[in-house]
Parts: sequence; C-alpha cells; structure tokens
Amino acid sequence: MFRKVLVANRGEIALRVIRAVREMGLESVAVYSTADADALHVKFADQAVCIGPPPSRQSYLNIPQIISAAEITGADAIHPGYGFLSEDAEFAEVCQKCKLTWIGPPPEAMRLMGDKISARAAMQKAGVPILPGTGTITTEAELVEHAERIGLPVILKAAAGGGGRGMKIIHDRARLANDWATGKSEALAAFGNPDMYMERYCERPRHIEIQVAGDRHGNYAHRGERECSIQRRHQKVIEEAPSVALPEAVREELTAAAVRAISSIGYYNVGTLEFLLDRDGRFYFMEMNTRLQVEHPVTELVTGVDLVREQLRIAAGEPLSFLGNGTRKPRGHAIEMRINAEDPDSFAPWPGRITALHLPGGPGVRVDTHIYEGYRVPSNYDSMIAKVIVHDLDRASAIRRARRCLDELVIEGPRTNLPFLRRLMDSPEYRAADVDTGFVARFLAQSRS
Ligand code: MV4
Repeated sequence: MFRKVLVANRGEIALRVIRAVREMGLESVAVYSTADADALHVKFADQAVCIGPPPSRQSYLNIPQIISAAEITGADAIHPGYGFLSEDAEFAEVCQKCKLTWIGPPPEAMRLMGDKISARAAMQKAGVPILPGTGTITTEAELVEHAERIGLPVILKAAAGGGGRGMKIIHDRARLANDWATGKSEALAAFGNPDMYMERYCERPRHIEIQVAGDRHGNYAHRGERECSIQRRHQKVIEEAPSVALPEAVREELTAAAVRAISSIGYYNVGTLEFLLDRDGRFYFMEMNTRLQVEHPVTELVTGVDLVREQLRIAAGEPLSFLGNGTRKPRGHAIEMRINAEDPDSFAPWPGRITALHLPGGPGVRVDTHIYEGYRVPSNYDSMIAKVIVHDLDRASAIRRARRCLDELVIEGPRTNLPFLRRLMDSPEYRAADVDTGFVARFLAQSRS
C-alpha cells in the first residue's frame, strides 16, 4: 500500500477522497489554485500545495505543477477525482512514469473508451449490444448511404466527444450534409479531432448506467445500476439507485453485459457503463466513464460499498472487497439531488459568499459538500456546491425524505436550484418515475408556457 495520496481535485470530491484516505490510515496532500486558498479540502488534508492561478488550465489541469507537488511532498499515489484530469490517459501515464501510483484504470482502457468509435468496436467484440451505426464518416456519399441504411432519425456524434457535446440529431435528409460539416468543425474546435460517426437515434430513452469494478487479479464485478434520466442539457440533476424501470430479467442481462465488457478489455479500478434503455426494454451501450462519478453515493448507499476505498485498494494491488455479481440485492432506495449555485430560472452560474447555511440531517441523510458559512463560491469552476443523498426503504419513502431535506436546506448568498428541485420532485411524472432523457426539457417548456 502507498502511504501518501495526492488528491488532484477540488470541491466536494476532494473532501470525499481525503476522507477515505484518512480512514485507511494514509496521509493526504491537497492541491489548490489561488481561488481555493480558503477551501475545505486545503484544511482537511495533511498537507496542501498551491499549484497556480484560478483558471483550471493553469492549476487543476496543469500536469507539471501537480507532479511537482507530489514530488515535493513525497506523495506516492495520485487520485484524480472526477472531471479535470480524471480521464486523461496521458496524465495517468505521466504519473506511472514518475513512479506515482495512478488511482484509476489502465491508461490503455482510458484511451480505448475516450474514443467513442473504438469504444463501440470493443463493445461489439465483447458481445455488448450497440445501436446500428458507423465508424468515422469520410465522404458525403458515405454519409448519405449510411443514413439510408440505418434509417432516419440518426444521430451524429464526435468520436472524441462524450457527455452530449458535439451531437447532431437528424430527422430530415436535407440537413445531413450541413449538420455533418458543422459537427466536424465544432468537434475540431472543441476536441482537436473532427471525426464524426453515426448511430440510429433512439427516441425518448432512459439513461441507465452500471457501476463496475475490476482488480489486478482478473476479478470483475458490478454493483448494480443507477437511473440517470433526469438531466438538463446533459447535466444530471437527480440520480437514483436502483432503477424502478428495469425488469429483473433485463437487469440480469444488462449487468452481465457490463461485466463482460470490462473483463474483455482487462479493465481494473472502478468505472461506469452508460446505456440507453428504449421503450421496449432493449438496451444499448452508449459510452464508458473510466472514473469515479459524481453520483457514486447512491450506489454506496444501496450496496454498502465504499467505492473510493475500493479504488485505493485496487490501485494498491489488493483484490476487490466485493466479489460475485448481483448475489446481494440492493437494499432500499437512494436518491441524489445536485445543488448548484445558479439562477433557478435561467440556470446561469451564481457565484458569491455563503452568508447563511443550514444542512439537512437525520436518518438516511448524507450531504457531500465543501461549502460553509462565510465560504465564497468562486466563479472559475463548476456551479455544483453540494449533493444531498437520501436512503430509505423504498422509492416512495426516499422521495418523502428527499423532499423533507429540501425543506430543511437553507443556503443564503448565491441563488441555488433548490426551487427547481422542489418543483421537479413534486411533479406527477417524477413521482410516477415516468421519466426519460427528455423529461426535464418537457417539464421546463410546460412550466414556461
Ligand atoms: C444517444 C441518444 C439517442 N440515440 N444516442 C447524450 C450524452 C451522450 N452520452 C450520448 N447521449 C445520447 N446519445 C443515440 N443513438 C440519446 C442521448 C441522450 C440525450 C440526448 C438528447 C437529450 C438528452 C439526452 C440525455 C441522455 C442521453
């Protein structure tokens, strides 16, 4: 086991990782930008190193600065959290070259999954269902041929994209060439890679993801699904475990496919396979996230597994602490609500000082947050300032508990999405779990008309 872990992140996830590190009897090193000098992760860690000015490029994405911080403090492992450098295969390799244990998956698997075209090919090879689609489209003639073969509507996606960036949904043949051209230039600008591929467009799907983990001894396991259909512009707002939309037979197939997928690529550490679940209960691989996810706590609450501790154990060469697949049923129901400092109507970020704070508590309540009274939410980073996660016997009681927490939570200073969360949770569609990836957009359109 390594002895000192540098946490290359900020905010609530830096705290989450530092907590696991401390519980395992290890030392922690925080890194921070000058905008985060007053941040809790700096105070919680055993040591802290300033790595640069507020812009992420110059601090939390600055590989040489982070490696130097590890060397100066004698850290022997790096945990990247989520976002920032967490899916950067090159960073993982640099860590390894510098004799720092990378607390994450094999860089080759990160690269394979980072390219959505090679990811599709790998999944097909592993016998995981994918939607009818293509590789990189090279000519306009090819573009039209593929669209005719697959049938409209189709979706064009950037090979280097992910998380919904650079997608074009095409219902009309006349738009194909134009949207492809625009897509390519947007992809080139955003990712430095213009490659686009096509898939059949799946209408009103649910977004279901499977938590997986592998160790360095060839053990592979899943820890069930999360229902993540409640998103706004590809940002998840509410996540749950388990999904109430998944018939047991489909759950069995889906989790088995996810375990097949990671065993076929020799994946280790934790990861998530994202699937689209269509209206007929068929599922298709969408993408794999080779990192810990924001919504990991809902899985922790229904499985009792500490996923960050698991990551540290796996990176240290220890076997998975949970073997077997689906042998233990999820216990109860968990719901996570993301609290953002933003205008509740326009969703524009709303940085500023927290002047009053009261966090919810009581049975079955977990709050993962880095904010405190007097803390100033900087404008340089993500607007998510807290996650309220509840656990109860079943979905109906978990919703009541979640709703009670929203009433207890007081954040003064910046405006937050609390009013939006309350309205969402009070909607009949949410109550009935009658949701798909278009739910939030329809809900907003309706409440505005
Ligand atoms: C799709 C899709 C339907 N059909 N692909 C969105 C994020 C990225 N992971 C891929 N995404 C999707 N890919 C096919 N072939 C639907 C989504 C999707 C989505 C699309 C529009 C609006 C919201 C969405 C939320 C989740 C997934």
